[in-house]
Amino acid sequence: MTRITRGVAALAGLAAGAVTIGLAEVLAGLLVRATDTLGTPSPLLAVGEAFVDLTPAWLKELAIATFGTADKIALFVGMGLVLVAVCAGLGILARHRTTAAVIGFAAVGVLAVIAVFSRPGSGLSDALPTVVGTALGAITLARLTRATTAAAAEPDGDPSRRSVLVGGTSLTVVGVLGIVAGRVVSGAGDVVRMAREAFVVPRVPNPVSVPEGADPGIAGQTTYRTANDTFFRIDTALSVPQVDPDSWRLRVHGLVEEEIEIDMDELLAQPLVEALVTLTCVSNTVGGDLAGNAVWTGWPVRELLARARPLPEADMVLSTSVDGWTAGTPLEVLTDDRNSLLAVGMNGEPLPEQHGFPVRMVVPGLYGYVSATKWVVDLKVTRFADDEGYWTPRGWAERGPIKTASRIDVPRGEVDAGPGVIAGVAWAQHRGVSAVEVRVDDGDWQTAALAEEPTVDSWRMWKLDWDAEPGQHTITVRATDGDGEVQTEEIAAPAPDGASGWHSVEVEVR
Ligand SMILES: Nc1nc2c(c(=O)[nH]1)N[C@H]1C(S)=C(S)[C@@H](COP(=O)(O)O)O[C@H]1N2
Ligand SMILES: [Mo]
Repeated sequence: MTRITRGVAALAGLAAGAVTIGLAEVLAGLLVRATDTLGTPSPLLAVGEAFVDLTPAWLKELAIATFGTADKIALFVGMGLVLVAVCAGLGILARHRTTAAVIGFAAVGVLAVIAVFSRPGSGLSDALPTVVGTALGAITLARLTRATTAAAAEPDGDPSRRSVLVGGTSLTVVGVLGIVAGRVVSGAGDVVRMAREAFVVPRVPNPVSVPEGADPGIAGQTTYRTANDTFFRIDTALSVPQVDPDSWRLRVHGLVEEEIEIDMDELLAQPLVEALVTLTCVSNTVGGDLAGNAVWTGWPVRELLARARPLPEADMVLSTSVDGWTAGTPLEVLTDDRNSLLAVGMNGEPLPEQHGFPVRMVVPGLYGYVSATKWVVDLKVTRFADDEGYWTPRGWAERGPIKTASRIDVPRGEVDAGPGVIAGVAWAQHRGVSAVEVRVDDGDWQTAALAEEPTVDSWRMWKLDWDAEPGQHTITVRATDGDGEVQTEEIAAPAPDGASGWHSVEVEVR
């Protein structure tokens, strides 16, 4: 096979793949728009989500360490590269073994169908787009291969080869456009976007007001409150779940004396409260930024649970999101006096869709993966012995109390010699931060000035004046929590229950 014919053969494979996916995505989009399927008929989303489901702890850790909150984009790019390689390979195979290639092509389609069926809420019709797309793609592969072979056999095969090239390229382009068209026709988000715009977060009798002294306002230092649009986002959802507040229900069941179901009107009619809570992701590395602090408006979960009356043997609440994700939270932290909330508001606005609109859980003191269920629809009162949250069988700890952490925000990199400041943030949610100490090189630990701490459920800002001397310096920080426990120096990776170790930065003083 010459290089040119191999290239044309690969193009045939690509065109077949693009036709399959393009058609399937358009059909999936129409299916979502026309029906109220709870499944994921889009093969791309279904395969991606199934892949996320299979992600073990080490791979999640690696993905977040490498790509951070761009992990979803990275996944799609990776999937795209694999698809291009597989399709091109099948195209080349088809030149001499057309039947084998078509069977291989169908096998990939079958895998995608399995992925579609693996999604919660899927029905038979959700497979239709993938099946139809794969059938048309297989025909495309066979036809284009035959045309390529015919062109190569002709003594002056150029004109017909050119027509194969043009045909293959056009089909590929049309297919790729289909992916975009599929998202558009699905109307992804229209209804919920409008519902969110109309959603009014109720006012509360005792709104949070953040004292000025909580935020030293040093350039480069984290702000005490995190704006909604810069708040970190971590979840397994490749397309943001769309939950219409009008049809939202929350069911409480399991080991309870009384099963309960509430809708949005009932939730909003409860006495809501506002609370400052800093969320932290268990995947955050030492010095990392997977933490954010907001004012949440919501109804204390304990009030809801009090109505359901958990049975004495219960010790866990398994919360489930509309897309089937789960978190296992100790019953105790949802029934004690802390502000564990069913939140509807974030910094005075309805929850952004990505952060769980219309309702999510917010629990002070626990990592998000065992507590902060977004798009929450179900609370099962149960026992750790009987149930487990999403990440536990994937290598993460059953329980996830937040470890004491501190971070240096400034300086980073290069600074000018002379008087300056070292500043950052420290957190030990629900225990509070009682001290922060800073060490420059091998010097003594110096006590940093702490900003006000409006609540022990949020992080605390700190700063230390520093007369920087020229040269290379290492600055290290450690915090002490409200129980007097000094942050451990022991280095641990995020898996299985959160990173630990002191944060240090290298700075160059000129
Ligand atoms: N439905 C759902 N809720 C979820 C998750 C998820 O994957 N699905 N991830 C959890 C994790 S691991 C974290 S750290 C927090 C992050 O919340 P945020 O994206 O609002 O910052 O959400 C939690 N809630
Ligand atoms: Mo997380």
